[in-house]
Amino acid sequence: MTDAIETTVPSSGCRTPRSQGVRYSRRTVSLSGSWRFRLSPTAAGTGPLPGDGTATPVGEWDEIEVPGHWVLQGYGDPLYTNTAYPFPIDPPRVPDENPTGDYVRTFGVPVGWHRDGATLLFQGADSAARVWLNGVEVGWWTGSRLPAELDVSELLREGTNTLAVRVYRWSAGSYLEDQDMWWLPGLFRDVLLVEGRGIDDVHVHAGYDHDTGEGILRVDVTDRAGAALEATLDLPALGLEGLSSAVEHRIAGVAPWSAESPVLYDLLIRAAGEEAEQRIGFRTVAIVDGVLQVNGTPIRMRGVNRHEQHWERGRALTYDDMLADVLLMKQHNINAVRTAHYPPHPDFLSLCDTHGLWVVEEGDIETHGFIYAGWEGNPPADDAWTPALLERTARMVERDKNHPSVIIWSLANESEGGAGFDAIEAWIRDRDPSRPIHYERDRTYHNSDFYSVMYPSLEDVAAIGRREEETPEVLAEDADGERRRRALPFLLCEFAHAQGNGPGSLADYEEIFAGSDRFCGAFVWEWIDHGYRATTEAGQTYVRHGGDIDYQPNGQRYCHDGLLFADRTPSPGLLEYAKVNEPVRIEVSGAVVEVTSRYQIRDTSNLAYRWRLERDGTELATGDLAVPVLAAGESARVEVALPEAGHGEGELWLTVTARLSHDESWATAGHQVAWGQGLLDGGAPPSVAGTRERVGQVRRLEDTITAGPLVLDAGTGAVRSLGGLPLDELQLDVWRAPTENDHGQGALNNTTKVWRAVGLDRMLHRVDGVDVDAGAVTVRGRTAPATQPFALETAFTWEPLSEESVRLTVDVTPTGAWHDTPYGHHDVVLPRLGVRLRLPAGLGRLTWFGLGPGEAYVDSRTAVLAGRWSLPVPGLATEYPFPQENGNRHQVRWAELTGEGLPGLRVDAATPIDVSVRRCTNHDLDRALKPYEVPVRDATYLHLDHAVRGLGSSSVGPALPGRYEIPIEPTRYAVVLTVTEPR
Ligand code: IPT
Repeated sequence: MTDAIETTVPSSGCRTPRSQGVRYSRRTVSLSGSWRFRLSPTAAGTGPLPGDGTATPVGEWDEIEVPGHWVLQGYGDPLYTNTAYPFPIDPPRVPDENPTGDYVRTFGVPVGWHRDGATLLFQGADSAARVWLNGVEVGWWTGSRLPAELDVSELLREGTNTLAVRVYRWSAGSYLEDQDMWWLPGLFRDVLLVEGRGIDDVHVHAGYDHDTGEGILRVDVTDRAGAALEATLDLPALGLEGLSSAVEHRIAGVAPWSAESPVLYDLLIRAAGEEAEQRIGFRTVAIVDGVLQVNGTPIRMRGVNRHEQHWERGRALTYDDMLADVLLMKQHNINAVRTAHYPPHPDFLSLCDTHGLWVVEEGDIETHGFIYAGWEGNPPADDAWTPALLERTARMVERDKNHPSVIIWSLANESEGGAGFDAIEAWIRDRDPSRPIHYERDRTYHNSDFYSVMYPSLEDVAAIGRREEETPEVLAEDADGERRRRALPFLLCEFAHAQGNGPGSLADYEEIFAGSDRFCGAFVWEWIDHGYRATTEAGQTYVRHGGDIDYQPNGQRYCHDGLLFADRTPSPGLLEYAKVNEPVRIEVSGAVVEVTSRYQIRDTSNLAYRWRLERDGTELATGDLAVPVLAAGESARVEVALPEAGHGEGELWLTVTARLSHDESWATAGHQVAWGQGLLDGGAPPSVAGTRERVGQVRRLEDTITAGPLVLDAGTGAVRSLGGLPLDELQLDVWRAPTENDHGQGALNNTTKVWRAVGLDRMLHRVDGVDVDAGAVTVRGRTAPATQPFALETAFTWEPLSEESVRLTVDVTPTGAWHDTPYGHHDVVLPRLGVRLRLPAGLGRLTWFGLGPGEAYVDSRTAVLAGRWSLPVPGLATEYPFPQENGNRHQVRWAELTGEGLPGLRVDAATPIDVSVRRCTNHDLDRALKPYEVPVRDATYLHLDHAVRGLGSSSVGPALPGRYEIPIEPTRYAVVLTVTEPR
């Protein structure tokens, strides 16, 4: 047994935790930067560390950057597990194989410093650290994402001080840190030397009385012994001076803090002959009749779960990384963060205070891996661990108690239940009764002020909204407990698993949330893909996931499940979430525009509106739209003075946008926050619409049949060319490269497994006949998987319309028992239903009228607008880190593929279709494991689909709602193909 790392005792030698973010007159020296470093295979490390009397020659050691994780700086590998512990379950013991990093550096103490009370502050050491200063052991601690502060008053000396830190990869603390994330050891947050001063800690209680508009301020100032210090307080912006500490003040004319309107005040504190400064925000959090309120107003959090993650630095985020996260959230209409699943770097919370985000701050506690022990020995249910749980909780609450953005404490994630939770709940209620408490995984919810679950279906959420959900089993016999639970507000701490292409149904969830005041917020899982930038020997880049590291167990690709890609590029899922969360709803009906504010607190004086009138995607007119300033929740109707647009070819759309009228801290003036669209006129059918009468002749020549511009093989009915444009391989294609959601979660909703078992990934084709008459040629065939008795019978009917155009009508008739397969309860569903054809690679640009510009699917199509769009073929793709279906364009009315020096191909759809274009087949995409394995063929593949299956979020979550499946029934759709002039 090694103390420090194999005991349930959490720490030794650390001083009591206190708040940060106080701009003290107290000074600090950053000890971040280059340290000497040596990695050892066991907890013995390099032996005695340097200081007085020991002369370890660290001059020979490597240099390493602090903050950082050694596994991302060339020493070993980061490991990714979801729920599994990467060591045997035998708490509090850990294996002898325990990579241990010894860090050494020297520093000097600035002249004139107050050494009495000076500390070393470690913002984060993963997973346990032991510190020597000048050869004397000062202390050790566990708790990776929590601060540890050591009093070094007695040990600091003039001249050079030698600081040595031994950091252990595994410790007893690791048992409390089984979050779904990479295991990343090291000194990964700042290390600081902090001056000792009289004002030791400040506790700000800044409430807001919404009835009187008064701020309610009480500030407790304490010395190092925890005793109250008499202090005087100034609030210059409110013209207040010399208020006393430790008493409540009612302050008139205060602007309250909220995520929508994050007003902060500078508070000056004078005590013990010193001056300190703290930014404060006035706000009161309350649950009133089962509704979460801030400052008397019900709020709803439109949130994300955020891990700290950078694709090179891991959890060692820079200030700019944190700022980027906050700005990206604000710019995408996100108003809340759950700090899944541990306290973030404290600067992140300051950024949330400044720019305005509601924060659910979560303790650094997760014991998920005890599931493999049947929850036997689970720390929260074992009293030996209670001191560790309490200490972790105190280190979070004390550090962050003064942040107005933190409105809810979350005890932990995924750790079942136990008396340990009663202890930490009681501690928080005593220390900080001002914030409600969340804990999801104990189904009695007796420690929680919120009812909460993860990943429910739409039906289940709707039932919760009506307060008609089923009673949790554990409360079946406990009428009082159940009555209490049922009266709680509902906080959806995780939903919409954003792994790969998806999540679907964001708009569906929002519609349900909007229907009940029981919903106080929902948090998408999760903000950013956890993965590491990597390069193959051949120089191809990719993003590493758990399975790319030679270690078992690992959680594979499960870590790539964010709304941001690993490089912080927004995914289509984030754009969808931004649209779903827009702060004003704009509904356009004719020339009448109805704007409804979805702000809960602020008014819309920050917004300016414009309208744009387009026919077939071409702008006809545009102008400003005067919409009255709306109070939260209000709506207004205004009419656009539209010019006469006549009745032309193509659809006439009116689009109205709302943009920031002036700079905000998180975006500049002009940033678009919302839009709405209305169809004013369906327009005259385009020149080659599906209804057009056929003209021209079908002719049978020796080897070929021609139908207007189309040439078919006379024997097989295969297409060859269209007016000089080579085109072939036209066939029914039902396959798609499975999305992460198509794989489901383990055995649950594993649609891909059924598809592969049935053989939808290797359909075989047959032509049964080519029927020719004067006006049409019909190629009859059958497409079916090996082994199976069921099939899709097809008829492709070609009708010439002109010298340039031909109509293709696709008839698909299912035969055999499609719904009665030998694969358990799973029905066979179709990935897609449509035709694909092969065209010259030179057709490199798609221009279309339909939803765009981004990819869209039937259950994720809110972020795209009707209009005319144009992109080069590679630009149509979304490069998911694991290759899968992507790039679909939805509700396409017409599309044209063009390329230099080649005739183009225009497609007009009688009814809107799905279109995708890529330089490889679906099967190519399916076979690739990394983006660089996706081949670029010497061809352009065009998919014209009657339908593409929805996305859902079954990678963790419910089955795809039935309405987003493709019905297997007789289906007919038609497109007109036209060869166009070379450009
Ligand atoms: C839930 C976890 O809380 C979260 O950390 C993450 O693992 C997520 O799932 C899936 O990516 S646990 C839930 C699947 C029971």
